This record gives sequence, C-alpha cells and structure tokens, in this order.
Amino acid sequence: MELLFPQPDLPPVVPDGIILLVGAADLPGQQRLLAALDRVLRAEPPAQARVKGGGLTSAAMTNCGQVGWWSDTKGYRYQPNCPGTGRPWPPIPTEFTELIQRLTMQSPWPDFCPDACLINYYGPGAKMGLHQDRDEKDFSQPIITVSLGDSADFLVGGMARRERPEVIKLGSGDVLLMGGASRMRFHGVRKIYPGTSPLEGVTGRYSLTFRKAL
Ligand SMILES: O=C(O)CCC(=O)C(=O)O
Repeated sequence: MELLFPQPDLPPVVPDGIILLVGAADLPGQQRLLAALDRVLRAEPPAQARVKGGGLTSAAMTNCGQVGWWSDTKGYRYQPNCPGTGRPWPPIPTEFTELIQRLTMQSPWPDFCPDACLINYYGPGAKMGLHQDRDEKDFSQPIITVSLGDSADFLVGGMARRERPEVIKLGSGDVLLMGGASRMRFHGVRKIYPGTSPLEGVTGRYSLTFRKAL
C-alpha cells in the first residue's frame, strides 16, 4: 500500500518510570565503551552461572565494581570477589561512569552512583527469563542498562510474573533506565538478533547493567 504520509519514526511507548534513550551512545562512543569492556572481560571472562535449581544461566556473566552479582546453588547475592578466581572484581571503567553521569544528570536520578555493573553476554539463542532485580538495598535507585552488539527484544512486564510483557527492541548504543514506579517490574530478554551488531568484531550482545547494590 502506498502511504499518503511518510511513516514517522515514533519511539515506543514505555511504562511510567522507564526511560528509553535510543542511540544514547553513538558509534565512536560504543567503540570507546567496547575497548573498556574488553579490559574487564580479559581480567574476568564471562561464565554461565549455576542457578538454585542446578541448571546454568543462558547468558554468560561477569562484573565490575565494588561488588558483583552472582548466582550458585545457594542462591543470588552481591559479592566483592569473583567466585572463580577469588580476585576482587575489576573497577568500573571511567568510560562507563562518564556515560552514566551524562545520562542521569537530567533524569529523575541525578545522584545515581553505581557500585556494581553486571555484564551479561548473550550468544546466539541466549535469553533471560522474566525476573525482578531485588538483591539491591535501595529500590529508590534505578537499574540502568546499556546495550552493545546485536539487537534484542527486551521484555517489560508488570509487578507480577503472570502479567503479559511488552516488547521493547534494544539496539547497540541504546540505554534503558528503569526506576521509580517501574523499578520492580518483571523484565527479561526474549531473543537476540544475530548478525545485527554495528560493532566490528562483536558477535552476540552485551548488556552492561548498572546498579546501586550496597
Ligand atoms: O540484558 C538485558 O538487557 C537485561 C539484563 C537483566 O535483566 C539483568 O541483568 O537483570
């Protein structure tokens, strides 16, 4: 069908307390983030974690910051050391904190100062089930997610797992802030789109999720 008017590029409607910043990091910015991420990954390579039931997470994980989120058969927690190596997690790179400061300055959370950054790596077919982030001490602080690499379908549900989630497409360089009335929404990742990364040499998707854990 021929359109009478050009199709406007409307941003997706998101629930109250969620701010979606499409293209918050441009390509050179993403490359700077990637170089910093690479240093963290070389220090503490991502690994799938055990969950309480005994299975493994679909995404591989690592952390930087004062504490890192981890899971094993005993449950979920933040801890100062990498369980594999026993070493403290690498510090959050300044390239990451500068981006977060720039983005939160005009947000409802101008004082947000993350002490933890959980890095998830999704290879082809990896996903993350609907869950709430509830291991942090202060729920008045948001969770901020930066996407790098392949695009993904991010799911945002309600306060109960059974509520049908909406799908928000996240591309490389997009940033999602989740706080306020939406801080405790169930969320997850339904699928990634292999081969869509604009970053040379990156296959799969990384999400850098910044938290105030302590
Ligand atoms: O990868 C994402 O965008 C979501 C990550 C997430 O939900 C989490 O780490 O709790």
